[in-house]
Amino acid sequence: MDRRRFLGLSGAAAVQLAAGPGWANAARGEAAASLRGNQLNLTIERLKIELAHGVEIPTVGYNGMVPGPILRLKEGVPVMIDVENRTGVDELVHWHGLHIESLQDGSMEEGSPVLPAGGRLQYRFTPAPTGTRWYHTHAMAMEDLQQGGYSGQFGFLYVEPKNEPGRFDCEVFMAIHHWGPSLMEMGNPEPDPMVGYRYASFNDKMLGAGEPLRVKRGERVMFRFLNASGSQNTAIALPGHTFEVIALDGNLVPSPHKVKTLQLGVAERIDAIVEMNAPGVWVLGATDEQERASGLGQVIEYAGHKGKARWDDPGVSDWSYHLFQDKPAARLDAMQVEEIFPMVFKRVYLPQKGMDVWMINSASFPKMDPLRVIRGKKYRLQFMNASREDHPVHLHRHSFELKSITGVPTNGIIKDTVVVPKYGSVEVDFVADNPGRTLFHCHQQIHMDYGFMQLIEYV
Ligand SMILES: [Cu+2]
Repeated sequence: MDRRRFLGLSGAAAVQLAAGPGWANAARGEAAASLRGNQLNLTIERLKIELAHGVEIPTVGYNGMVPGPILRLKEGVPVMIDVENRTGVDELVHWHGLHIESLQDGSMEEGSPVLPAGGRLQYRFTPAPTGTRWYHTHAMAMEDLQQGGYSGQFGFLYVEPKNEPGRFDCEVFMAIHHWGPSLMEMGNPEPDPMVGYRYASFNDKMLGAGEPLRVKRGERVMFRFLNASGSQNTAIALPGHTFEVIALDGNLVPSPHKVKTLQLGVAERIDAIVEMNAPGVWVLGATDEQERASGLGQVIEYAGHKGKARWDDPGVSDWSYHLFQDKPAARLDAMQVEEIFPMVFKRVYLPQKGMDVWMINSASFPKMDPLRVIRGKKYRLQFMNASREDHPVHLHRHSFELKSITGVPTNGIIKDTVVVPKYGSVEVDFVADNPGRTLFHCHQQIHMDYGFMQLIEYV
């Protein structure tokens, strides 16, 4: 009865056709494109990907593909993941959005062991919560735009719920990434993430380079999007269609809502269903023209239609977290907030070093005290962005509830990453229910590498 299937897409990890208990795969790397079971193997290795004809990118990825294989895990069923590091650089694998132990979380700052160059390490954890999570390197990159979040070390981790929410016919995993050049190539000593990229892709293909996504009229396609960029927030649209957003960061939203534009800060995920009811050939792509021209797009082709893919400007973005909140918004919370932690984000130029660093309340990681929490209590983080950039900030090992966005209250939206707009504020509440060191940081690689992090410790 379940006629869900994966649609063929350019990225090796996403190219899976036809459902059923044994997934029949349809492209290279297919055998490993999706991993299931309670013992899985990952290999970190150097590889080259072809983003488009003549555009080869040397990078580092998992199991010879970018994105890495989709890890399909079951909620509450323990898993062992053996990782071999075949590169010459120490690595860490972080399981983003999972509520697991500090030592398994893949963050040096939390005390997780490093996966040494040429070595092996086994991660063990019990996956939760359900939904669209992901895994990626947590190594620093500093000035090397081939390393860390700039590399191809990212993949989906989907924690299967007992009952799949949402009615859909097929499922597509699409990870956004931006690529090169290196800082040396740029000849620019001061890295600016907005100008540093030459190419952009969904999975491992630039717009027009891979196979179109073939759909039929009337089909409901579940898109699972991830912004796996090293540092660039983005917005995407599919002209002629709307996205019905059902989950943010893998968590079902209280009020699913249809929008024309999806905005994804670095590390954010959006699960959205598109009803295919506008036959033709379309570009699903970045709303920013330059970003689309650099490759961030995917052709959607209806059965029986051929020709040039069409793009229409969607106009002003209709995206807002508020759209998906609980209604009415003034819901009473059962649990009192124990303490509010104000956190002011600021960029500071250090003349003696000739560079910028990032500060939270006038301190830069690691030269700062951790926030201290008590198990079982609820805390509010009050983010105030005193800089002219949007910051996608992420809390490890816990989820939080959005409580206000730039002064406007909200309820019921659960996330692990949130974009704090420039000169704006966001408040989130989390329950300290997972003892152990916990990292909070901006997910823009260049910001976290230069001080935009803080630890939370249980007393
Ligand atoms: Cu930032």
